[in-house]
Amino acid sequence: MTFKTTLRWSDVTPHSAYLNRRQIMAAAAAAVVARPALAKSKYSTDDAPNTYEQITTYNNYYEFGVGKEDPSANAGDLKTSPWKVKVDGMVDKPGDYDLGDLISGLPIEERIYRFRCVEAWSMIIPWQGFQLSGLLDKLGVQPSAKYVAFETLLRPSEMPGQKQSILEWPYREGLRLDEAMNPLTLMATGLYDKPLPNQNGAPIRLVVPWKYGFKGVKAIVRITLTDKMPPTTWNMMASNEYGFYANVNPDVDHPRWSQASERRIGAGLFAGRQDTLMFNGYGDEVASLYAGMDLRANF
Ligand SMILES: Nc1nc2c(c(=O)[nH]1)N[C@H]1C(S)=C(S)[C@@H](COP(=O)(O)O)O[C@H]1N2
Ligand SMILES: [Mo]
Repeated sequence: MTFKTTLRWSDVTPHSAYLNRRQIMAAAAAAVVARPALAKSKYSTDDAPNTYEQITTYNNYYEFGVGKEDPSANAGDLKTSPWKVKVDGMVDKPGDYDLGDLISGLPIEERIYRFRCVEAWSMIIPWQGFQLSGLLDKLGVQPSAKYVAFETLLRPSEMPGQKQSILEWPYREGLRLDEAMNPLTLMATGLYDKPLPNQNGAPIRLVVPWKYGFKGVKAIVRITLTDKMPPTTWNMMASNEYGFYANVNPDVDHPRWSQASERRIGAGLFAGRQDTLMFNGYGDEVASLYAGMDLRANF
């Protein structure tokens, strides 16, 4: 398939061309005052991050095509402002929220996370975002709720992949409530100190670092609190290959390939594969969530 490629204004016009020197100095000073450096999170990995270029040009986002470079080429036209998020189900404060209202007051942190795709490649990504737990506390989760479900925007006019039945649209994902409340679970709004690029899920996407990347649903427009395990896109597509839990697990292979090792994007031709870690290396924080569960049956 071929999609239209459109340059964005920011691609063709250096911002500085529109500002005189005094404005630049004032803007720089304001930026310093308005945004103190984000503290290094105790949840961040020490691994060296992938480059911005790598993170923004090697993507999975089937709404914009199935090739790794399709999202960076085709997502530029997606309009992410204004952005509404519907909150419904077993929650005290349901509603149709403007994104800014929904997330106001929630502390944004930088988190450098390992990221492992189910296709057995990985990256290190410096996200900015807030803990999903903070948002859920603000919304008031009712005692009957056991899961959180998420939906991506459905807008075929700006998401050309949705004109084809590659997947069942809109893209859906979900977490058990205790997974959603875990401090590692992030709602990302930025990347490398910049607003989230469209191809990475602007304006808001989920990041769950101990799970395969497909759990990280992009361009979220709906959050539902429910007492039933929600249907999820890849599980609906092929339930024998993609489970609801999708925990990174080197001992449970995908039916068509091994999950024991991974290829680090950008590591170079001769770097070799590296061992995949249980829960992607986040076992200390999350293994207790699955105590007593058979992770072969619940993959
Ligand atoms: N809406 C939507 N979200 C999605 C996908 C998608 O196709 N559509 N792909 C998933 C998969 S398989 C991965 S690996 C990650 C990729 O995130 P990244 O492009 O920011 O690395 O997004 C996930 N979220
Ligand atoms: Mo993925």
